[in-house]
Amino acid sequence: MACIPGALPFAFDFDPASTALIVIDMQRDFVEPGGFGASLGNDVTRLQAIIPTVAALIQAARNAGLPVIHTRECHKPDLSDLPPAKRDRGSPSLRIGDPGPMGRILIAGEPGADIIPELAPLPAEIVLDKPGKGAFYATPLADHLARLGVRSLIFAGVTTEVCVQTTMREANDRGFACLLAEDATESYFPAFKAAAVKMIRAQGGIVGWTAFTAEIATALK
Ligand code: C5J
Repeated sequence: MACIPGALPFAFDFDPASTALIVIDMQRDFVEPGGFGASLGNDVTRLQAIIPTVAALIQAARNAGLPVIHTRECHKPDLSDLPPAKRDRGSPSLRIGDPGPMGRILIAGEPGADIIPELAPLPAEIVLDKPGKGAFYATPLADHLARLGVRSLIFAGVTTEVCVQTTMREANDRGFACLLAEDATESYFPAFKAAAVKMIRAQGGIVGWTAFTAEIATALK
């Protein structure tokens, strides 16, 4: 067993042998200047700033033999997995499936949907394309975790209040103990990140725990 004594709202006990790291949507279209996120007027420098921390967390997980699972928010080229209620949101001039600065926006196989090269998955690692905000919806994530015997999940990635928090809530409902690496996640909106982090660990950890990457890496050594 391992323990992160400084985790909030209280110490996080976990067995590294049944723990996986999930890295949410560190994709070019969300993170890179010139991508979809930036073209909507978002400040991507906030997201870029966490890249070294996410890389350090991934390395710590790999060194400890944890499965590392990467997700990408994207849709099929024929948009058959994109409900109108999702397609019709956002900027009317730049929607999912439209031609964007890095290929069709959030479409599988387009350059913008790729994971940023700094955090490239290893060939043996699981990469899941997800059409929703949560990584359990319409993906084989639950099957992979059952097959791997995973009970605890560590989370990193973007954005904190949307795809990261949604996936943590899905995981919490499925009985996983969920830990958010607070400095390995980010939002375009600092107030949203701060609120999401508080919400996750409120009421005695209603969604899960939070801790910093250095604490997680120490516990994994
Ligand atoms: C993610 C989004 N990945 N904010 N997507 O959080 O639309």
